[in-house]
Amino acid sequence: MNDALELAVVVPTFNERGNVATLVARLDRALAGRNWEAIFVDDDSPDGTASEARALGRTDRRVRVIQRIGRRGLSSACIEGMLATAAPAVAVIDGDLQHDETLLPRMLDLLQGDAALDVVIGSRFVSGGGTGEWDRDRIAKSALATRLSRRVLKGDLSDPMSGFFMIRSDVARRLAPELSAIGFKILLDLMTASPVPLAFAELPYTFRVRTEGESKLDHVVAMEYLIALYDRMFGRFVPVRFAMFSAIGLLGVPIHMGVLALAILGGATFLFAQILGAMAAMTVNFFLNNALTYRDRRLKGWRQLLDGWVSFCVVCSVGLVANVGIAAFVHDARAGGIAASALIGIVVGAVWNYALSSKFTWGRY
Ligand SMILES: Nc1nc2c(ncn2[C@@H]2O[C@H](COP(=O)(O)OP(=O)(O)O)[C@@H](O)[C@H]2O)c(=O)[nH]1
Ligand SMILES: [Mg+2]
Repeated sequence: MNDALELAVVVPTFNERGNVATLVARLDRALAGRNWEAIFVDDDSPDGTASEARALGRTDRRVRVIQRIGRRGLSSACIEGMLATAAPAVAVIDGDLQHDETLLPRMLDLLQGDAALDVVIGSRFVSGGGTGEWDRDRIAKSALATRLSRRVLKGDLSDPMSGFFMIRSDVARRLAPELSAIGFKILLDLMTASPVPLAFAELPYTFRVRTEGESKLDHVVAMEYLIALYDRMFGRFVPVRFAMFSAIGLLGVPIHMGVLALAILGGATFLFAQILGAMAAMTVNFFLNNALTYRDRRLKGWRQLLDGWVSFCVVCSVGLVANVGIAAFVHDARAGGIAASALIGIVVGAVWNYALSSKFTWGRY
C-alpha cells in the first residue's frame, strides 16, 4: 500500500475550541482511505483552541498545531500553514464547520487527475452552491466585494471571496513571497500574485450556518479587504501604509483649522490658538494612525500610548521644520513658484513624518 502523504488541510482558528474535535472527526470521515494531515494555525486563542487541537494530536498524529504568539491575521495564518507541510496538495478550510469538508476528496481527485490544474475552489455562486442562511445585507456586501475584486483578478472566478480551496503546495510555495498577507482573502491574494493566471476549477457547495463560537468578520475586516485591493492595484507606486498615513494627515488640516477658529472665538491669542490647533491635529492623527495605519503594531495601555504620542509629536514638529525649511529654500532659489515650493515642502515633511514615526513611534515595542 502506498502511504505517502497526499494532502494537508490547513485550518486557521481563532476561538474555535468547541469546533476542533467535530472538524477532525468530519475530516476523518470525509477523507477515509486518503493520507492526510490537519494543521491548525491558531493565533493564541484565549479559549484554548490550540491545546484542544494538541490534545487530539497526541493520539492522532495526523493532527498538528502551529501556535502564533502576538500576531493576528487570517491570510498570514493560512500562508504559514501552507508552508508547513510536505504534502503535495494543501487545502484551506474554516475551523467553524461552515465549509463543506465532504468536497475535499473530489477536490483532491481533480488536482491529482489533471496536472495542468493549479487550484480547486469551493464556490457558493456556481449552480448547486449557496450561501445558506445569510441575510440580505451580508449577501449584498459579499456581492460588492466580488465585483470590486473582478477589477484586480485575472481569471473570471465566481467566488473569489471563498475561503475554501485546495492548491498544489509547490504553487503556494512559489507564490508565497509575492503575497501581501493583509486581511482575510487569501485566495484572492494567491490568484492575483501569480504572474500567469492560475488554472482553476470550481465545485459548488453551500455555506453552512455557524453553531459554535462567533464570526470575526467586522468593519475592520472590510477595511482590510479594501486595503488589500488597493495594495494589488497601486501598492507598487505608493505603499498602502504611506497612502493611509497621508490621508490621515490631510484630515489634520480641517481639525487644525476648526480648533484654531474655536480658540480665537474664545478669546485666545493667535499664537496660542495655533499651538492648540497643531496639538489637536497631531493627537487625532496619532490615534487614527495607531488604530488604522499601524493596526498590526498597535500601541496599547497608557504607558505605550503616552510614549508613542510624545514621540509622534516630536517627529511631526521636526517634520514641520523640515517642511518649512525645504519650501523656503526651493522658493528662495527660484526653483519653483509659491504653490510648487509649498507642495515640495509638504511632501518632504510627510515622508519625514512617515519614515521616522514608523521607526520611533510604532517600531519600538
Ligand atoms: N489564525 C487565525 N484565524 C482566524 C483569524 N480570524 C478568523 N480566523 C478563523 O478563520 C475562519 C473564518 O473566520 P470567521 O470569523 O468564521 O469568518 P466568516 O465565516 O467570514 O464570518 C475561522 O476558522 C476563524 O476561527 C485570525 O486572526 N487568525
Ligand atoms: Mg465563519
